Amino acid sequence: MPYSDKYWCKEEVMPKKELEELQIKRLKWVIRHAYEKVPFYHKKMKEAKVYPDDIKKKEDIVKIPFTTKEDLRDNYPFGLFAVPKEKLVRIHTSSGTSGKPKVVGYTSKDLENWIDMVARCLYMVGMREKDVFQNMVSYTFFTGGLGMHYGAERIGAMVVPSGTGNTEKQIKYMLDFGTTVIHCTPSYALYIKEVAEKLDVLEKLELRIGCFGAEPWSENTRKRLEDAFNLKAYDSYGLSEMNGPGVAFECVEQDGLHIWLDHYFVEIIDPKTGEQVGEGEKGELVLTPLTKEAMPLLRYRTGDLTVLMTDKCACGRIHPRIHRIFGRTDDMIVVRGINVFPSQIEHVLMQIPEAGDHFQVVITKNGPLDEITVKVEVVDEVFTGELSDLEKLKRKIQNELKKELNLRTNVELVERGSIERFKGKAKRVIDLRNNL
Ligand code: DLL
Repeated sequence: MPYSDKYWCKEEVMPKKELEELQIKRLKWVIRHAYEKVPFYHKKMKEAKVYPDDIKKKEDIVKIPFTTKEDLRDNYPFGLFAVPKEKLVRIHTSSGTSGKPKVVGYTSKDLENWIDMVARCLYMVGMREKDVFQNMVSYTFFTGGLGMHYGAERIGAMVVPSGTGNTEKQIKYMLDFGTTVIHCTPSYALYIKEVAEKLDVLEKLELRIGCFGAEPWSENTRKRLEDAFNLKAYDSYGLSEMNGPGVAFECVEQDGLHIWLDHYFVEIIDPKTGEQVGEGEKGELVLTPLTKEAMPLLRYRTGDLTVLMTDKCACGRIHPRIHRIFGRTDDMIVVRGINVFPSQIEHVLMQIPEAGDHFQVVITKNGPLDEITVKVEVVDEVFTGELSDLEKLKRKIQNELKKELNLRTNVELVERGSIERFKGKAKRVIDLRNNL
């Protein structure tokens, strides 16, 4: 039940000292829980000669070894669980890019906590009982479907569980049911926008709030979505290993995502050295969930790159924010020795009015040299000659990319509809270097 008109629960605004005490109490609990109940952690901590009693203050956490995605895969399916199988009430999986999926599990208390966290996020951006929430992500193993569904129900909103696919129908549901809040990946939102434009119904939609997440997106994409749908677009971050969505979410200030310290212990490390970085420095997000019974991961390396923002937020919440994710350590493409994130390319393209909403990056080899080609869909007027000539536009995009990436790219302009659309997470990079 909402704590006040503005906040879902008292933990959002509790005194800082109280929150810190709660955090350390929970941190001690989760470390002991993992040590006592998960043989993997028992062994790992013994090897590192660190025991639950050694963790007295939050700085002591660095004594605990990291947990990696490989640890999850090596212990597939249930090796990292701290409770017997009969205590689990649900599992989800996250397939990632390679090999075995990561399996995550929940006790009924874990689900309760998760649902409350998602409700907290949705309430924070202004969703209320009167809203109609259309959930356009997969409802199967992906945590985005059921995770957001139950959170929205907890607020009392009416949920339209439309799942993925059939974009024209999705738009029809929005019109017929009076949808006011949508949830999907930002790349799918761009596709919906395109179809709605074609059907000429954008004006008829009653959307107020868009919750977009599960993949990196840029400030310029936000602008496009907000302008087209006439809504406020919020970034939603989470990962299956930490429950799913609901870990961090933007508030109405749209300046960083609040990360919930009563449920997660947050560190930012240098991905190369594993050392914690200084305040305000960019690094890899490392999370320790503080309340998870079924799968208490300690110092989990998310692979996601961000910055922790500790300055006070105008919304009044005491929880710090993370900068929108720049990309994943394993998403980074190294081209001719230069690090490139697809989100940088998106950022550049989305501010060029002639560029459409979809692009693809193809990496090949030309002799010993890496070649990077950015295929850009352009708005129809470019090909009908009503806008600038093609060569000039190509050079303009190349120059803008060069400024951002410090790298020469080939740019190919293609017609609208030439690049594959995605209903979940977009796959924008095709790296053919090892296939050639
Ligand atoms: O994507 C959970 C989720 C569902 C989040 C719906 C938000 C909305 P996984 O499939 O396990 O879980 O993928 C987690 O996706 O480590 C990030 O690399 C990426 N990711 C998630 N949210 C964002 C975001 C869900 N807002 C992985 N910005 C994470 C950038 C994101 N990347």
